[in-house]
Amino acid sequence: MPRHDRSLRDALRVRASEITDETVWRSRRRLLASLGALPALGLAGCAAAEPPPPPTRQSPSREQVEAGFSTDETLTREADATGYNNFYEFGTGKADPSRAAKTLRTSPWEVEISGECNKPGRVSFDELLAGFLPEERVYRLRCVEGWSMVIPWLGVPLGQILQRFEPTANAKFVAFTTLADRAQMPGLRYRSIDWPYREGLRIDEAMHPLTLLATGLYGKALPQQNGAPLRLLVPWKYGFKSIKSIVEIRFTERMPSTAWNDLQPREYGFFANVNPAVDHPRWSQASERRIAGNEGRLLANRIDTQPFNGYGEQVASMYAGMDLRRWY
Ligand SMILES: Nc1nc2c(c(=O)[nH]1)N[C@H]1C(S)=C(S)[C@@H](COP(=O)(O)O)O[C@H]1N2
Ligand SMILES: [Mo]
Repeated sequence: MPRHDRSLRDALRVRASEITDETVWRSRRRLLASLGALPALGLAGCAAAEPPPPPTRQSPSREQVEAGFSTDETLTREADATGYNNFYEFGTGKADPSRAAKTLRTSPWEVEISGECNKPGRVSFDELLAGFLPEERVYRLRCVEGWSMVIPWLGVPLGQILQRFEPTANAKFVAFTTLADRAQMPGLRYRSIDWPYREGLRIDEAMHPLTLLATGLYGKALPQQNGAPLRLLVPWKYGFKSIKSIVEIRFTERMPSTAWNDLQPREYGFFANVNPAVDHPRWSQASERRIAGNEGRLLANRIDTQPFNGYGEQVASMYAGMDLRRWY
């Protein structure tokens, strides 16, 4: 990146570190949008740009993939996994979801599948999962805020479910939306993000065998605070990509907008692959606090963060040739 661009980026980072209130975020978004309209600047990750298409890649072997399905690292205690959560629809505090999400009605539950596919439709939770037996996957979950957990999830590979709707050749991305119901979700009163919570994946990421549509944890159905009845788990990406309580899945040709990227595009990119070499503009991502075992939250160990959250062997080939500083 040319030097003048770097100083521009640094200037924007300083701004970001000073910004707390929403009106300033919004004016900053306009500033960034105007910068994005000048392609000659080559500003990293500007909101208007589409990422390069995925490379034609050598798929990892079955053994390589399966090595990602479990880990012998110490598990997070169930009480921490279900009591220290991010689910802004129920408030921004870590204890808010476990207290407030009891009002989320998870049955009946329907999911609308639409967009670039031959068999769109509105299906119930049972229809969506018919014929699948949830499998257990012990995944690391690394929050962009700098903490991580190791949790035994139950779920079905998302790709197998998506195939049933027959995505067309135009389906380059998949967009996901969380329920947004003010009657059930007290956090929607606050404009902390632009509701509904939205996330997205490139189609190859959505189809990757590690990407899980989770229905449970610790051998039980998902508690509301963890995203019942259905949430995504994309273990090589920062936790915010793992969208909870999904009501819509849409196949798209263009990169979909996502809630965190809309709010602060400099801080939360579309890809959000865990990367210790690319810091968040306001803090380092080189290490993380591992909330696990008897240490719990207070004495959590600080450990080094791994590229792709330790799943590089399984997923790095999807990003071959891509500048991971630009496409953060
Ligand atoms: N709908 C929705 N999904 C969400 C969030 C949220 O606020 N709303 N938070 C995300 C973030 S930042 C993280 S780290 C994970 C946390 O998942 P957990 O609470 O099950 O550990 O959920 C993600 N999914
Ligand atoms: Mo997070």
